[in-house]
Amino acid sequence: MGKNLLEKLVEPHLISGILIPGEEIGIRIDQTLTQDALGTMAYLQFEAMGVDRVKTDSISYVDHNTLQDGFENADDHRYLRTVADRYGIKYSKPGNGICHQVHLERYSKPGLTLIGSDSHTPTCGGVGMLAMGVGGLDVATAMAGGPYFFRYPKLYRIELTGRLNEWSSAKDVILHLLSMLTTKGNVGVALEYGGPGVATLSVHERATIANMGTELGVTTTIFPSDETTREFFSAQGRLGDWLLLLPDAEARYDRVIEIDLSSIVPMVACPHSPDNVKPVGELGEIKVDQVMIGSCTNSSYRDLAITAGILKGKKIHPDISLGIAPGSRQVLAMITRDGILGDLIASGARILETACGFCVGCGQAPRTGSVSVRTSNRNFEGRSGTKDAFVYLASPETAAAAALTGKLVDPRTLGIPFPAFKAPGNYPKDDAMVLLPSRSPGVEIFRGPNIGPPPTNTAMPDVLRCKVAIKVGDKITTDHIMPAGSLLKYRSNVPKYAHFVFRDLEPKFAALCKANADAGFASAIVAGLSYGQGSSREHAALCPMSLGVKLLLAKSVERIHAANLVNFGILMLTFENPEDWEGIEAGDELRIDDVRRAIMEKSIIIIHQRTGKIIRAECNLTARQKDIVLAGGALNRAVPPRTITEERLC
Ligand code: MIC
Ligand code: SF4
Repeated sequence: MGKNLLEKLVEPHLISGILIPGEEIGIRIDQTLTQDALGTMAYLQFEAMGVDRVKTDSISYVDHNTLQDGFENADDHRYLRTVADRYGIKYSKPGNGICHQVHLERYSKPGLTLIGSDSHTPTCGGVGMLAMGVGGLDVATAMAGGPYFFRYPKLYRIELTGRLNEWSSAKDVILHLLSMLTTKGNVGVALEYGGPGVATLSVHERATIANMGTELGVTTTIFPSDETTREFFSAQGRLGDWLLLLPDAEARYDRVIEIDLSSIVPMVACPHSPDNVKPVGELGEIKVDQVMIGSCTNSSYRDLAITAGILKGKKIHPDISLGIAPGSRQVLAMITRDGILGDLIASGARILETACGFCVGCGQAPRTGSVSVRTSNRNFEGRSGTKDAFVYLASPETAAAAALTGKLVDPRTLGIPFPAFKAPGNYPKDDAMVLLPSRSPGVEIFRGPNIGPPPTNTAMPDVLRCKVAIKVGDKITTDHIMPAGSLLKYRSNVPKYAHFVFRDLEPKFAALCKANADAGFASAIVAGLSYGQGSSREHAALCPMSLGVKLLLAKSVERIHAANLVNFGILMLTFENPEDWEGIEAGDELRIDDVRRAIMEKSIIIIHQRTGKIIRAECNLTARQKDIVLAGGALNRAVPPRTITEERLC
């Protein structure tokens, strides 16, 4: 039997386990990436491990929060710079671009493994890497030389045939797939793209598709590394990094989904979920106020060149605010060189910094009750920074059409020729904004007053007594649990950030947890399906843990968040009978007797309600994860004496 791409990538890196879907495996990690919003915590955890130098090829990007509205961001950047210098990590300065775009351009390598403390790390799957988004503690462990553990996924082959029509693009392909598979129910699945249609897609288009595999909730997305990939590496001056990587004939897949590219029409994801997808032409008249083009999904040279081709020689609609954030300094240099920037400015666009910015609610919040069309990947309620805004996700083509007409329209109705575009044969190569580390042990690590060590948990007691601090429904995202935007600057200050857990769903959450702790109870969260969708932000586990949460009881939990809960010692159980969710309310008491033994020995754990009712819950942890949960988190288990001064933070 031939091998699929997943097997070809995993086998040479396998350290433990067997390649059977659902089984936990450990793999060797070649590269790690972090971004500023999660990087500080990852490096604080790495420091706490007492290792002298990173064991992986590692890079620290500063791209998420570059607003610097106060000292906190700038202090974080300085910490990241000095810790990178000290431990042997490359440092990509603010302004160099969004981690996934820069990594694809300058550091990706087919055949290698990459984990990143950002959920869109699979973007580099567009060139045949095994790239996965994980929590910061998992990145820290890999940097310290440890394996990365995950459950070997089922593999779906997405068989692409045909060719995209003009005005339809990669974003429409992944929105189409989201409409089929939705954002829930894909935990434990990976996607491999193949078929004759792959050759018709450029590397940047493949990266757009791989990027938004994250919204499906899959473990990773992999494209083959072929002749198109070779041309991309050659144009980047990195032919030596290229490797041919194709699946064997007769390779095995758990499911095959066929997509005829020629049948794809321009799509949008309507508020407030990336899977609420409709063909844009079927929406009826929707007036648009703001258009934002950029983010790690759609900010490549190709995307901005097509946008400029549509806007060239015209003015945007007077009621529209159009913001454009190029994905990297390389993209910015190219659009400047080729006159594209001039065309965008002349049309009335506002040129934004090469950073995540608007995508994560850092600036460009739309006005009250308005409609914003964005080329980014998430449109969760409130993520834009405006709670009652309506965000539609679209391709650059559809976004440009909205900017011109002031409405959500099918770009084919513009009645203009589709802009000519040819993939560049030569990209400018200037890596001056990536600073190489000195690796000197003498480097002094800068820690501003907002930066403090990650809190640790206590070991699991023998009897777990909890009070339910919140009960939530289905599809609760990490943006609901731990909002970002203007709060990003508190990512390095867990005691402060923890005040905002569930800010918009239960503003009293932190106070309730404290009251529970004062009364001798741990706190519990009760949730519906697909809890923890979205970001890899470990703060969505770390901050609740710091408030005394010890139990999550849900109908189902998403992959990265589940791993983060384990890493911070929160017991994660799922209802055996999902209807039992109905019978629990906020404030209820839950008790698990002899919980340590139950975790180790039982797959069904009995939870006693105060009313005398019993709930049966599944404990689907691996032996390694059970050890971690009993210890109260991974840092308690494997860490030598702490090297960071414990300080009281405000
Ligand atoms: C996001 O898109 O939500 C983020 C911000 O990039 C997150 C990371 C974070 O919360 O810092 C992600 O996707 O992992
Ligand atoms: Fe940045 Fe947005 Fe991409 Fe997250 S999704 S990495 S915030 S651009």
